[in-house]
Amino acid sequence: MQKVQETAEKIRTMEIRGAGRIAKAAAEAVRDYATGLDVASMEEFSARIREVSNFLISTRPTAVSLPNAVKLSSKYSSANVEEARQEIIENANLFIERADKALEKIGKIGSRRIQDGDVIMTHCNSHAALSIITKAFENGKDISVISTESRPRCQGLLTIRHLNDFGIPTTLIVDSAVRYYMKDVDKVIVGADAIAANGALVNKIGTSQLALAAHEARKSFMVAAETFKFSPSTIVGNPIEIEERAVDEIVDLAVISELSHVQVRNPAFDFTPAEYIDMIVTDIGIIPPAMAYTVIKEHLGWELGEI
Ligand code: RUB
Repeated sequence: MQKVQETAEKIRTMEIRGAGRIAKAAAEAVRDYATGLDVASMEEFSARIREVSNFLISTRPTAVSLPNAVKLSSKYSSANVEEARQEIIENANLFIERADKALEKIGKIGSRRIQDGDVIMTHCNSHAALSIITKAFENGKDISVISTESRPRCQGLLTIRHLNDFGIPTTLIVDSAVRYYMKDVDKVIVGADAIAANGALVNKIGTSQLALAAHEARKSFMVAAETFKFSPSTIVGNPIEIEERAVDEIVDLAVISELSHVQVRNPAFDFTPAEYIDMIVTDIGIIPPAMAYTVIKEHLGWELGEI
């Protein structure tokens, strides 16, 4: 349990962050917990696995990759402890292997849509979006990237550093400069924390302003998302919860503590409606947002949602 708690703490404090990384870390935690689980009965095994799964899922509420990963990894059908343990180990390993392959496939598929000379705008720090950008560069395309700062946690700096390591030229801008620079942009590429059955995207706060500005300027808006980022429970209309984080991420509390009429809000994600999204690059190909329902139904399975 100590390792599970450590992983949960790293996810909560964002030492492990980004929907894909969170999912892989959770799958590993479930696998390692099941491996070392010493129980007297199958009932106890089931109860402990359920407890750990729920605990991991509760660490961050928005990234649907987290419950999807935990549910896929902790699946077993045997009523025998040793066999059930083995099933969990295999399912978790399969999930981790597929997650790595999915990132590669997204890079390969999405990079074909990048033209030589493209200026790409991105937001936050998405490994899926970066996979497309770096693959295009490795394939010899002469590209450059405008990256937002992504306040308050400034994940844009991680993006800039990653692209710099590849030798890709970048420009760092504040989040509010997105519309000002959109005229210089050919494509916007962002990642996903969740994709709803209606094709709406949930991603880092501010993503919807990139989408609006791209729509206004008639620039292409591309989302990079593994199929495990699609949300099964949205099929029956369950909303995706937007995480609201501590306000001291935004402002020094001492600065506002003596003010009595001020409230500070810190939502970590926002919604981008499907009509502002041109395509979603997934590990099974490029789809229009209207196909999100099909991805959930045919590639994730209904049993993942609380349906
Ligand atoms: C990260 C974020 C990323 C998505 C996709 O938010 O919004 O765009 O998680 O990332 P946070 P990836 O920093 O709050 O976790 O493509 O790496 O899964």
